[in-house]
Amino acid sequence: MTVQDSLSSPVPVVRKRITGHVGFSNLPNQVRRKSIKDGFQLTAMVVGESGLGKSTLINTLFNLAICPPRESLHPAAERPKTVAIDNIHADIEENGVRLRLTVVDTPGFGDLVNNGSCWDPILKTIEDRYEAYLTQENSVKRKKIIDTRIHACIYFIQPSGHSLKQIDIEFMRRLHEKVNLIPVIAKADTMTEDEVADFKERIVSDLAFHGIRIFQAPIYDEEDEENIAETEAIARAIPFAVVGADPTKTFRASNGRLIRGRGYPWGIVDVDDPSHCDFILLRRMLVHSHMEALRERTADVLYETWRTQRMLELGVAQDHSVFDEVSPADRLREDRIMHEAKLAKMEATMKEIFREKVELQEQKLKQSEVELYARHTEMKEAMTKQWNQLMEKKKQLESGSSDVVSYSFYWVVHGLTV
Ligand SMILES: Nc1nc2c(ncn2[C@@H]2O[C@H](COP(=O)(O)OP(=O)(O)O)[C@@H](O)[C@H]2O)c(=O)[nH]1
Ligand SMILES: [Mg+2]
Repeated sequence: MTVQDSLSSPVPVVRKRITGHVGFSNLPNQVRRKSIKDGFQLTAMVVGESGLGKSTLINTLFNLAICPPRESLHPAAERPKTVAIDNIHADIEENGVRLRLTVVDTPGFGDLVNNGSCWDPILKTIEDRYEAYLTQENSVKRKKIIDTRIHACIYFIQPSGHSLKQIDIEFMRRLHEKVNLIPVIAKADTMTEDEVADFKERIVSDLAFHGIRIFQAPIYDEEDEENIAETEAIARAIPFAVVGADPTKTFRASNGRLIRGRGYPWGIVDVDDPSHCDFILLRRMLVHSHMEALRERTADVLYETWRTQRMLELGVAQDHSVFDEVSPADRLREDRIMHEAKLAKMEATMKEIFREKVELQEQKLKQSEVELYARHTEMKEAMTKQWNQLMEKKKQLESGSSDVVSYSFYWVVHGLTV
């Protein structure tokens, strides 16, 4: 029997529950011990206009002053010319588990004089990081690969209460297939509960209309009911309405409990209270329950799609015969990825065409509206002119007829006297 035969012929799988102790049920503990030894790593990016509370939220999330407060820009100061990319590293530990956290801040986003392409430096850093990973994967001598890929991008939406702005849509449209997008409504304490609910609804329908795919926490098979309920609650809360608090400032509640929040003359907004805001749900998704899912989607879907496209761009053709000998499953996987990448590209092209058509139609409508208005004004002016002329004529006629009367009166009088 050849290798080929052994791979293609179906192998019967025997499912048995072992009664005696063999030992492999300890595998999860081995993984746990190794993970604790190696530690974990998370790279999160924050994007949004300055002053929306990005640094404050990161500090609140990890309960540490990781991101320093930025000095506010004087109104008269010159606006930044480009979006900067700042990396902030922190090694944090909780109950013996170490986490290497990298926060990628993007000061200047939305603050430029022309925000036309302010997403370019952000897209570039995401792709440069994929490129760096690919280079390490392809190098002859591979030590431990340093992974700087971005696992999550928290996008801050201004709490305007209207709908998404053009810059929000343009940014998310360009990045949703490159990074796990997590949209949040910034400074949710500035809106009422009803306003937040309405705003969320509008954002969700805007995202659906523009075909923007945000990160959705997956529900795995055999998950218990509690986890499923939590994941569903997280999914319902997106986009999270968040409130950030200075981690060095706490308030004491009437029952003596220390509260992290924001103090107002009428009370305190408690960031850790789910009835005040969605901060807890965001933290659950990002850190507590779905950090691994974020990393997995980055590596297996987003990076893999980018990698396939990049390899094709570089002219690397797929040699299926190699995979025939190795594993048909791998070949299928490879084909699927290529097919998905092709579909994604086609979908993006179709969406772009659709968008352009809608824009063109809108422009045409606007143009005909302007023309209609101009015609209306012109007609109105012509009619006013005509009206004035008629009035003038009427006046002349009226005064003319009185002249005729007085003239004949003159001759009657003078004729008689002469
Ligand atoms: N009302 C309100 N203010 C906030 C919130 N988060 C941050 N701030 C304030 O907004 C200002 C800008 O915050 P910062 O985190 O530096 O914003 P960044 O420029 O986006 O990083 C600071 O004065 C914060 O105290 C929030 O959730 N609600
Ligand atoms: Mg900041």
